Amino acid sequence: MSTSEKTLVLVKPDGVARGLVGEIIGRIERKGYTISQLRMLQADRALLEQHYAEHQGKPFFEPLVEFMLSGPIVALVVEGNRVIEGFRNIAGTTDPTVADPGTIRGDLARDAGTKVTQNLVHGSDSVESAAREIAIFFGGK
Ligand code: IDP
Ligand code: MG
Repeated sequence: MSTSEKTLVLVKPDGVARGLVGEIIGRIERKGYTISQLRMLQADRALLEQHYAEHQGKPFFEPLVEFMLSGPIVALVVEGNRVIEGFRNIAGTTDPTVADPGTIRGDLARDAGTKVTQNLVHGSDSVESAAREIAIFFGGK
């Protein structure tokens, strides 16, 4: 039985601004996953409100949208067996202060003292989220 999956990864504006796109993509490639689609874009509010719909109404929602609008991002479709879980493991937990060393967030991010946690990357959290998010960023292809 194949467990090959696709996940949506975003390098957030802090990752692009800090010149960490190559480092982050390198970690995904060295882990052995396949990058099947990639684009750099400036997101707009409508796209972000769709992408982060589950967080509407939370106190960090507006700061999150503003942060994600603050500069270009890189969107990738990454493929491999159990890649959804695997990428979230190499990304590390949401709060970079406590993310494990060896993870993207644990090694490369820290508390920036902002209303929204700046943590370099997004990764889909389920098969359903991945399909929904890939459709938002890549038109369902
Ligand atoms: P995830 O990115 O680790 O899946 P989510 O809970 O889906 O985390 O939250 C989306 C993003 O919103 C996080 O990556 C982070 O940037 C921000 N965020 C989440 N929870 C908080 C919070 O409690 N305070 C501030 N920002 C948060
Ligand atoms: Mg999430």
